[in-house]
Amino acid sequence: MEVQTRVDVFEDIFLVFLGLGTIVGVVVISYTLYNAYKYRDTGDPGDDEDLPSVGELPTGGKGGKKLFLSFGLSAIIVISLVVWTYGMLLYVEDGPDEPEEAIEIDVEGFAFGWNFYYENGVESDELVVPVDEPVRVQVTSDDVWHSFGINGLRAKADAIPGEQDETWFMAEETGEHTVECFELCGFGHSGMNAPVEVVEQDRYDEWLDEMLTMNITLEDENGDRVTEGFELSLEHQENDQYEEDLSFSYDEADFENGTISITEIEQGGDYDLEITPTDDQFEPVEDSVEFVEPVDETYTLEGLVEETEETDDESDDADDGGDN
Ligand SMILES: [Cu+2]
Repeated sequence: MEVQTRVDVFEDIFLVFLGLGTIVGVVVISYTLYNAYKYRDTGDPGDDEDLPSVGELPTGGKGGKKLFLSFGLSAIIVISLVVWTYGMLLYVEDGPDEPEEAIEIDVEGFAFGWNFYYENGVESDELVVPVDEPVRVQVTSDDVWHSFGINGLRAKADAIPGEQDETWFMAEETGEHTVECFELCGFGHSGMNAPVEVVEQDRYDEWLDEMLTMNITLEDENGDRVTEGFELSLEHQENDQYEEDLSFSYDEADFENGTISITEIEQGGDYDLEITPTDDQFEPVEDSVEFVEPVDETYTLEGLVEETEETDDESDDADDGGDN
């Protein structure tokens, strides 16, 4: 993929300015030295017709041709530099017009740290991005003015409450960078950093999957694992806003020793969780789970254990109560 990164652009601009500046400097200084030598005081008033005398306006010889030439050249150089640099900076602002969608991450600064919100609902306090992919960030703040910046990737955007500032960046190599705050925002300003991890695309996908892993364990009131007689269902609280159906259900066969590790859900968000008994053995459980990072939850099912004695799961009904 031949996409120029911001780092490339700024390097180009720097090199062009350095190169042109050096050429112009060499020409000007050599010409000055040449004339200083040519018109040096030899102690001989001389007979050189070209020699200007005090008070006389220099004509530049040959009808101002030299003057015209130097003004013309300077104008061409300066104007083309301005136009070219402006074009490059527009590119830096807008990013490449990539046909495939760029990764979009919402960034929120707060006193004193950063939160990153991914498209699939994952929330993280470290910024993990794939290498060689343009990443667009929408930056805002939760409290006071901050400024989001990653030196190594030449990215910078204001973080202002109620406003969205957009920028983009692309990393050409895997590795680590740091998000820093560039707006003096309070006593914690200097420590307002977040790690940036640039990883291979595969590792990035894996990370997003790992972030959406939900481990659920079911126990009875004695702390023993519950292995049968239940169903578990999960439904995204805004299920109707997604194309795919974000409701999932599991039964005892999907569990192993009272635990299930759910990895198939690819959309983060708030989920309604329900654990229902298949035969009234315990009180149904309803919960709301904020599923934006790995969840590890243990639920205690009430009513499975008779009050005065311990019973095994497979013993007779727990809900007729009393001693037998
Ligand atoms: Cu700050």
